[in-house]
Amino acid sequence: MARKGADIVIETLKEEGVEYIFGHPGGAIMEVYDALYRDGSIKHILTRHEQGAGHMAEGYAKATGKVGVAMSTSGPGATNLVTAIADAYMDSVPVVFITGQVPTHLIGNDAFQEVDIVGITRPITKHNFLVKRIEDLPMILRQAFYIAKTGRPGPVLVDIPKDITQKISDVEIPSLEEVKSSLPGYKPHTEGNPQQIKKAARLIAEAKRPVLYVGGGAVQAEAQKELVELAELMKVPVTTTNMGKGAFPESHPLALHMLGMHGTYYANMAVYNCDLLIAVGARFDDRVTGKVEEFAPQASIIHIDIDPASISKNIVVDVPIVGDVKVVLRKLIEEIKKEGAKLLYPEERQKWLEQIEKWKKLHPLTYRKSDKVIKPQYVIEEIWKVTKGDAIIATGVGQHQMWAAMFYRYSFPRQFINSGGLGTMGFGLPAGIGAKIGRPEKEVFVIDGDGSFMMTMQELITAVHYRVPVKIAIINNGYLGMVRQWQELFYEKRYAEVDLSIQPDFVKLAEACGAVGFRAEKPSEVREVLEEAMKVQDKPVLLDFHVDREENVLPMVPAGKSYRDMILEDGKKGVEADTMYLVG
Ligand SMILES: Cc1ncc(C[n+]2csc(CCOP(=O)(O)OP(=O)(O)O)c2C)c(N)n1
Repeated sequence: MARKGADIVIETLKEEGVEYIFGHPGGAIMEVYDALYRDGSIKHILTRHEQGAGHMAEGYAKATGKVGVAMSTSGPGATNLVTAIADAYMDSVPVVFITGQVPTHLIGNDAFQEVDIVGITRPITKHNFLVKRIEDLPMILRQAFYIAKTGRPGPVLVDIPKDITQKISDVEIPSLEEVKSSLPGYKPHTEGNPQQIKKAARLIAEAKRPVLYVGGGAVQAEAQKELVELAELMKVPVTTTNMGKGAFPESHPLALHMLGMHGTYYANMAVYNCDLLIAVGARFDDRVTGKVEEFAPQASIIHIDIDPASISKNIVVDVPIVGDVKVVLRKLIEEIKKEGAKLLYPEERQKWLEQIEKWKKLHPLTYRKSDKVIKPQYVIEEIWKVTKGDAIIATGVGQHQMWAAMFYRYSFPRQFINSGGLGTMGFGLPAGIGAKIGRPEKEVFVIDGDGSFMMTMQELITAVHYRVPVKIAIINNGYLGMVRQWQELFYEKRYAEVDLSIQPDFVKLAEACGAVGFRAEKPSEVREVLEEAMKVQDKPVLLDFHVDREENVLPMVPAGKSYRDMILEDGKKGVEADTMYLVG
């Protein structure tokens, strides 16, 4: 049937099962908005800024596992998406970004609102397309979805010139089989090499002091059942990265919680002293490894990952296994069971677990409590309690993000939504709104910093507009807290340009937008306002927690340093040598 390019866009999105588009219109994309309006079956969320649209699509994708869609016009609309595109790229989030472009004949003419968005986003997309012929439009869009969600997921951009959306064609929507065969060079490996899996099974049985190091790939693959089974079967303690949170239940006795720069003492000690590190869907990010030469210095390394390019990229590994994390773990467990699931050194393994218990007791995750001033960690603990540990948490970037990672306990994949790779302030509120739209049955808390909130706070109106009842807890320290912390610790307290004490009255701001606002200034008020907030279910609620201004996130491994240089929460600098070599 002959129809406009814009109608083909909507038809293809419907074929892909798209329920929501997050976006902001403009001249070059107007035909598509008109087609969206005429069709009426896909819901559109009009964000107040395109960056918000991008992060909402990310939050939606991270919370649901489905592909998110964000749309903008050409030029400034497209460049406003760039931060979200880079963010999605760093965290492997499947999002299709659709941008309008000036008409084909004006491309390269410095036309009004023209920008080479395909050129700009080449290094930050898994793939990107400029549609040059209307006949290619449905195939390109379907390829975009297929590429975004398969293999290592990621953002794909489709740039569509205005004349293409206006032209008429009877081109058909290709089938999935046609899409696959149109991409002969793109065949993600999911199965894992059987020889390597065998080797890994043997190493796990032989190891005396193994650790599982689990990243975002395990969340994407939803491999929690397999991870728990493997850990319990072979008695392996499990640490997760920031992105891996929820892949392994944090209440499990084998959980070591997060590792790395703001990791727990016991996770970092375990990694430092282990003789086998089993990396699962993790990429050896520098926030995890610190000084590379001193990362897991005694360990053999197994690396399971869907992306062959991430293997031996930062750390050379001994047993690489390219495949889908869930599929490979299943096969690994079968292999281990085939061999009778026996540990070669059961006593050593027992001693290892006891050693870890000692480390947990020696330096648990803790903070100095107060009944005078609100401690940020206390707010997070209380949020955990009022939500019974079952909320989805989205955060901005900074100290509050790390406290949210440390003091809320995560039990299921897709529960902790934050900007792990790019570290994008302003991510929290729009991502939380996207998550709540995708998972309306879940309580969604945005735990934000005052600085991060102010970067995308206009999206509060979007949440009011669509009656999205997110809860927003601002951990308000009147500072760009994380930068202030580094200045305190590494720049002799020279607090250069981090004071945010001049700020809007956030409660009034919430009210001005039509949301509900509460403030807490004393520890005794924290629980009270949280309980009030939980009663509101038809609009967003903003909670302004005035916290201890100079609280620090500890433990901390200074950037580029070894785990031995970890600063602990009791103020001790470094770790005494005698606790370092207790085993081995
Ligand atoms: C867009 C962006 N700009 C700058 C930074 C650098 N940065 C990292 S943390 C931080 C401070 C964050 O302050 P706030 O959101 O108030 O959170 P807090 O650390 O106080 O909890 C800054 C400026 C960043 N991560 N992202």
